[in-house]
Amino acid sequence: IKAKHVNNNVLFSSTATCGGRFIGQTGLIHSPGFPGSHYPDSSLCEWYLEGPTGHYLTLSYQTLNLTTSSGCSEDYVEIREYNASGLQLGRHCGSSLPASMDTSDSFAYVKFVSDGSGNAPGFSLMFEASVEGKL
Ligand SMILES: [Ca+2]
Repeated sequence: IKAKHVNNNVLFSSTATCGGRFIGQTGLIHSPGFPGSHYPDSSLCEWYLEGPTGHYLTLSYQTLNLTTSSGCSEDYVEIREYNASGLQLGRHCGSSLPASMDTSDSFAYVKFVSDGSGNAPGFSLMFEASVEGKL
């Protein structure tokens, strides 16, 4: 999808694809349009990350540049273990880069939500599976 962001009034198709299932040793996910354009309004993306059995995942932001809101109630990235009802590891917005997070098992769930107005460049997040003992 090559939607070019022009201003906050642009309407994006609700069929725009984002999220998905990522299986592997390592991978990179990002908000829709990143890095060429700002993320669209009213996004809802869900990623399911899965490393090899017996591994844990380290999730680290390469870029975080969302609008800032109190309690990250407007545009945010939410990271959980396993799935949408797993333990929440973080909920992030704004542009200060959070520390990396480790999961306790080989699954993680990432959700990106943007509200109806005001947007920013977005985020990219790397995940990496490993079996080394946690330090
Ligand atoms: Ca917004």
